[in-house]
Amino acid sequence: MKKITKATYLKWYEDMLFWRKFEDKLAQVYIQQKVRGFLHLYNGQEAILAGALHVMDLSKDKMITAYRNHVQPIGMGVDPRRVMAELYGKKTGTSHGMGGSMHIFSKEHRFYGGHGIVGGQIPLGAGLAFADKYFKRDAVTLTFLGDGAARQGSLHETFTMAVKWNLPVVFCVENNGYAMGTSVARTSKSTEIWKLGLGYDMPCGPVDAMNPEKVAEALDEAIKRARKGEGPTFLELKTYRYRGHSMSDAQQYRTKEEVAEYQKIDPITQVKDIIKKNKYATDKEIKAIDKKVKDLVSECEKFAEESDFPDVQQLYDVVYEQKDYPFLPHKL
Ligand SMILES: Cc1ncc(C[n+]2csc(CCOP(=O)(O)OP(=O)(O)O)c2C)c(N)n1
Ligand SMILES: [Mg+2]
Repeated sequence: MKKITKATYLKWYEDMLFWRKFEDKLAQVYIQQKVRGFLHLYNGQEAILAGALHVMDLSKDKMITAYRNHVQPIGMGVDPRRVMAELYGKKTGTSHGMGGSMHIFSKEHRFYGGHGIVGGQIPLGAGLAFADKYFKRDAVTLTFLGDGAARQGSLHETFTMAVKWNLPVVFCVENNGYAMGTSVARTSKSTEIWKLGLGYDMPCGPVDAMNPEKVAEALDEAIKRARKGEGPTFLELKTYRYRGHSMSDAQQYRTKEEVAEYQKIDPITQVKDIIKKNKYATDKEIKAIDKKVKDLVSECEKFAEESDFPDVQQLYDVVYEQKDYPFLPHKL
């Protein structure tokens, strides 16, 4: 695995803090009704993305996830200003403002969404991996899904094919304890989701996903296996979300004490503590990172605020024209 160094820790701190603050800003502008529709935030789960990016080959590997999808494309290289503009519905957004919160997408950066149908991305992730295998391209697809999505039939259908065909894919359940307001324990007798892989003879296991090092180690092994042609892996990344399922969630299904317990092992705090303990940065240098992050969030907000809404004509440019359907691409 690529060595985890002082530079890695400083990058993790800056990246994770930026993702957290970027989404805190989204929560704020959502309340001001500048961002409409649903808004599902990733606060608390950042160590997963940080660990994954450390071991992916960003020049060729792919990622696909559900609707909690604002920061992953940023990690993959998408301009965060364009992500925020997309949430504002502006024409400078990643999908010209037509996708919104749940549908961030960038083919250029190999980020394949952004999917609102729970479990819908599981077969799609396997499909991306199938295409790479079929066309003999050296790439691995990371397919993320929630603990709720793990209960969808599509997982089983996909696993059957993925192991049979040795597809270069890693299935990562982000077990944040809840599917909307329903805890894992309420939906299944077995709460160790990773064990679903055993039934398919798929390498599988649990991961402490509040710690980016642990995520990186587990994913490195899984990605290497996929790259060597040895097929898929199924990991259960044990994490937690601090905010509600979406912005309209009264959170009556959990206690404030429970949230506080997880905040004690917050991934950003853990990384910051290691930076301090090892003297990777002085307090002054940490403050400089905090300021850089704050400034970049403000820049994203300003960009989104000042961008224009799409012209009405755009509505007609993003639909297929029936005549030559499905071969005629839309105009954007
Ligand atoms: C097929 C389908 N059924 C139901 C829903 C409504 N729904 C949206 S999110 C969600 C819970 C999913 O939870 P989980 O997979 O754990 O992901 P998390 O939100 O915790 O990241 C449900 C039931 C949906 N979007 N799609
Ligand atoms: Mg969940």
